[in-house]
Amino acid sequence: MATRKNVQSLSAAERSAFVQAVRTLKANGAYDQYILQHVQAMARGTPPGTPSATRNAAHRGPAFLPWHREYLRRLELDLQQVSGDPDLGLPYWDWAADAALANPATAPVWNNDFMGGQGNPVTTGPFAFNPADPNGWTIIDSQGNPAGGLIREFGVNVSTLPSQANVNAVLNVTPYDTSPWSTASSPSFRNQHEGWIGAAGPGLHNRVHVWVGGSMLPGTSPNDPIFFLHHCFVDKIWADWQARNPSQGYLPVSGGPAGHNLNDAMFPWTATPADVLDHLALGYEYDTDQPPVGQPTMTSPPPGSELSGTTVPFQWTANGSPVAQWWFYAGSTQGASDLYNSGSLGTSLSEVVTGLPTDGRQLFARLWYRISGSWQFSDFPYTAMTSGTPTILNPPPGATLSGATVPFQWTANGSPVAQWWLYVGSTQGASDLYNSGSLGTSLSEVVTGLPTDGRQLFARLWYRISGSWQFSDFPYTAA
Ligand SMILES: [Cu+2]
Repeated sequence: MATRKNVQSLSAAERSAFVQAVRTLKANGAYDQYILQHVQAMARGTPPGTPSATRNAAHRGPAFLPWHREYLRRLELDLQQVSGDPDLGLPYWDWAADAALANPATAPVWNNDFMGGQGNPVTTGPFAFNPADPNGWTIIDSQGNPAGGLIREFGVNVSTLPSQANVNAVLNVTPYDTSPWSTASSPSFRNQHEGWIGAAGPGLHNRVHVWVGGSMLPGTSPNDPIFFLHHCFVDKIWADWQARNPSQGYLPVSGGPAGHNLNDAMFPWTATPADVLDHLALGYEYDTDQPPVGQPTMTSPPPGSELSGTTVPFQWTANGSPVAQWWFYAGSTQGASDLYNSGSLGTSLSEVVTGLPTDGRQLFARLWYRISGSWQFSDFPYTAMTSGTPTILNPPPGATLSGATVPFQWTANGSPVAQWWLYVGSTQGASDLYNSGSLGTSLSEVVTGLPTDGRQLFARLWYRISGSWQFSDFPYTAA
């Protein structure tokens, strides 16, 4: 995976490796073929037979962005090959950042160890013109003939580079493109990004070509290596727009001008716009790409599990989503809040949920989360704890008692018993022989004054769960 970095984050070694790879491609002739490919695509009206100045294979139409994405990726693969570095990535020139400088002409991208400066011809840096040097950088005309040195005239034709505000504005433009799929399309992310609308004079992509001036103006503009750094940033803005507008696909899917529909081959290749929509799938990433944002989810208890009691701490995660507020329901049916309603939880990522049933029922947690002002939710199924009925452990039910004073012990068997009470009676449910009074949460009681005449008697164990009294009866034989 190649990482495309901001030119300002490159190390000196990375700057040198990139420049060297470009110069190697120039020396072996491949670089000039890229220039001619751009010239030819620009001269090819689409649909065929229409003026190229209205719309061509690579500009003034929807395929502008995918065409240049394919074009840059091909050059990047060639640079990887000649450099021997399969992870070499095209750097991008963030000209919006340079627009804020007092003098963008002296930005680091134009340093002598990278792109060199301006001039007619350029005489500094690795792409300087020197007729005496057989390795000096020369440019070609649209026929492929030598045409002297590179020319750059910063700020002559327009005084400013596009600003960050211009970039921010285009990132919010939808749809991707619209009829008539040309320089007249509006609103259109593609058309505004290409630079035909949304600005006084040339905007965004176009404006950068015009600001650099000289060799960056005609169809042979890839003569200047800054072309690729510029278009790398144009491509990054498209990738950022795609990430920000996941519901906005490429348009037109069909019915638009030939060469610009989603599944049309882009001249001179077989690649279609559909083939290049996912830049990660093409094998490169931008240094600012964010990991995919997941849906908020319950982390504990694990969804589908059996709960451990009536009081259960729940925990969740936003998975990277920008959640502004949480709310928690527990219900006997999906989406209900009959068992628990947390109220607003603010940005807390946990809640101790109380009063849950222990009857083994199916229940549901609904995690509500507010993102960008709108409430969404996810449901998670659980099984309530299955608790047994409280029971007397000692003496074992049915036993003959040992005397007039007998210690009794019992267990809640997992039930959420809040209070106990014990009767002993000569008949089932009676308390004529013993009435403990409230035992609180004690799990034992020493019963005194029992008869020793061998009669049948009954212990009734009362227990209060969720405010209601229940009981179980246990028979014994008196000593
Ligand atoms: Cu172009």
